[in-house]
Amino acid sequence: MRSALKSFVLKMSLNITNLDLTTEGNVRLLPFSDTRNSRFTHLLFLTFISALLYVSTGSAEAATREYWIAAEKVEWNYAPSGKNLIRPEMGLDVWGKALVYEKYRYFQYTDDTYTTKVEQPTWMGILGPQLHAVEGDSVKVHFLNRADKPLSIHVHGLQYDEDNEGADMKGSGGAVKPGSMFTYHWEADSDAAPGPNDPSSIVWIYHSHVDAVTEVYDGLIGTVVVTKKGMERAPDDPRPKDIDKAFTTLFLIFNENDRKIVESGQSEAYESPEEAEEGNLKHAINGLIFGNLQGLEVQQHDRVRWYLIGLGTEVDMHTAHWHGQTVLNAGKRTDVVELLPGTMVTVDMIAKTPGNWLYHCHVADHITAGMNTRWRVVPKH
Ligand SMILES: [Cu+2]
Repeated sequence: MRSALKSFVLKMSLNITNLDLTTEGNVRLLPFSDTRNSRFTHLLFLTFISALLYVSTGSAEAATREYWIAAEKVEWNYAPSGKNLIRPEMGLDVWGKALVYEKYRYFQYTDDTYTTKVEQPTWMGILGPQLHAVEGDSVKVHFLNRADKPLSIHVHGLQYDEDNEGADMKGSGGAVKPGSMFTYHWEADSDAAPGPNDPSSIVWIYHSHVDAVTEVYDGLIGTVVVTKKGMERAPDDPRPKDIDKAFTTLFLIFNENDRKIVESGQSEAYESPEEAEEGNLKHAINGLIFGNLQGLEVQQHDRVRWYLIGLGTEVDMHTAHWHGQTVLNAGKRTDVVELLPGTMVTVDMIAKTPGNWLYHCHVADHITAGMNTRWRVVPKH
């Protein structure tokens, strides 16, 4: 970086030796022969620019964020409590007749030995690891496919070449065979960073894209948060510094029809093919139904950021709704945010009123089917 900085300063010096700062207001280009009188001014100006560059690049040096992620086959329970935690008297209805299914997930490991998993907060549910980058950073993801079919990681928003697209059956990262590895290189450049109407960080999804439809329903979905340059907490902590807490919620109806129900999780048999078809549609937030998504808890007065994701098919028109608090969505005040499949929205709130509040999709059919949970504001004493 030092030598790069030097050459940058050097280039700047070459460019500005012909500038005359003695001109009123505007900078004027001078022919070489006319530079003698203003040499001292140039020297001062150069010193000033060099100092400025040193200070600014010192605090916002671009980094390479490195992650180790494996895809693995798991069993997933859509309601581990076995209960409807929002309306206990109503039970889980047809959606509770089968709860545990064979799924796939992305897991983050601490290093290239892939032995120690990075713990995730409870509220993340089925989501894969959340990756972070600051505008200008590079992201390196070492992907190990520990599952039983070819998989990939396709990221939205960040820059990549065809090898690193992780999709479309092309390039070396398009389909990573079971037992194989591939390292994805992405750039979180200014086109991946928050725009003029965005808050200080925004969310992007990544997902497997060999057979994208199947693999999203498999559970192979995670997020990348890109923070605006200068808004990161520290050089080694790329999360935004102007918030206290952040949550990410995925609104997706997992279609489990034609998928393997794990025998041990089956409580009752479906009574008809129609009932089975509905019961296998899990109207989930982060892969959990009827209040089984836990841990969305903040302190009163916390500045809270919500990264919202919509995925799925034509029935997946979701409207995320908070009780107890409004949010700012691109400068507009609301308490309902609409999500269509493949959309990503970042909204902010300051949690004002203590309570154990509903957080749910506002689509009537989805409320009935369990797309709801609670978020809690703990009073500050
Ligand atoms: Cu919905």
